[in-house]
Amino acid sequence: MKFTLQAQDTLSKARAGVVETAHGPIQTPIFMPVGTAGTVKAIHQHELKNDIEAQIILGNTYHLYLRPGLDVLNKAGGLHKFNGWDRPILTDSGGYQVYSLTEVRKIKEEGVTFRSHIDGSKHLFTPENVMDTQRIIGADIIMAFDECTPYPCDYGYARRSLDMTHRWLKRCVDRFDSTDPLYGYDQTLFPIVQGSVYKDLRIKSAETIASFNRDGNAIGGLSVGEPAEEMYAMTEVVCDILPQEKPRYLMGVGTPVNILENIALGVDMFDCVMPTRNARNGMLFTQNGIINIKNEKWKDDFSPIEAESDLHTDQFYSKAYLRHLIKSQEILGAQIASLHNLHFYLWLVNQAREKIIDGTFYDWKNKMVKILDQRL
Ligand code: PRF
Repeated sequence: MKFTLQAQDTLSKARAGVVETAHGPIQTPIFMPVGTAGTVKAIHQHELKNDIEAQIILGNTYHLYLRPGLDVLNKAGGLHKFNGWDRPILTDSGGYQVYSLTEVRKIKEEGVTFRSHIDGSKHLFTPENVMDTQRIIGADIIMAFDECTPYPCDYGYARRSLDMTHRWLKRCVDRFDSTDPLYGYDQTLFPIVQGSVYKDLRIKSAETIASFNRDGNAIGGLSVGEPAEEMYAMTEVVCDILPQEKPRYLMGVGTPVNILENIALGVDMFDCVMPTRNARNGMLFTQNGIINIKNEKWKDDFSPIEAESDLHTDQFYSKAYLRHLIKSQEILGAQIASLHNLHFYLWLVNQAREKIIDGTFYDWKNKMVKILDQRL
């Protein structure tokens, strides 16, 4: 995997670049739609590719391992073959999903034991078997196995957890480097910075992660309930240490404003369930702010979903019709709203990229953050 920096903003730390993978290029800054179970919920592959031009999607080790399972994925020849997506895929390692989805779990030095949220069966994830699983899924970018600390988290726990995450990283790297890809194309491993909201732990973690000298680096443990200002403070500290010439991926972030602020701090890659999950509840992100389409005020508003948008679906359907679909819990409502929100997120990062390249990012970003949080 190769990363080339193409432009750097002079008034902020924002960058534009391109990541080259075995399944094609990713132009950064980028947003990666979340495809937890091998599908970006309610979205067809041809819509992802042709209507909103997604460049990379995310999959989850935890979900794919439980269902359909490694045997099926291996027989399919990996996730790209299984779901028909021929552009890059990144998989999260499962640690985070185990913490957020399972009630019964035990974190030990060896790894994490948990019960499946599907059938209650018992499983063990270790740094080693999570590398093997992501090899089988066939992701282009594989994430290290980490512990994402909750918020709030006392200093002692955060420090002990961080030390374990670093020991796990060494085990991930050893396993990854001693195994080969299964399907004839290169895969790469990104380590993850942790350290909760403690500056000294974040510094130590960023230095440790940088010393592994991988193709890219990730920042985890943020957007877990802390105030946005604390998140930005941690991102800033970490981005100042992580190498310039490698892509930086901020995991699970966030709102459109969070994304713009973190781009300004030097982050290149993002993912979040927000555009798709909130779409299914009727929350639409637009260039002018946030719409709750269930609101009575849209009942007989027959204007396009978003007049400024170049997405066919946004012009074809009206707000009143989408409101009706979402209120009636019609499947098409989830499809239209999800496509709309993902298109908006991809438009936003693409605009950021263009503004970084033409040197107008900083003022544009400051203007946009005032608008995007408004409720329409
Ligand atoms: N670690 C991993 N995945 C994640 C996170 C993390 O800390 C987060 C935190 N926002 C989202 N997804 N492995």
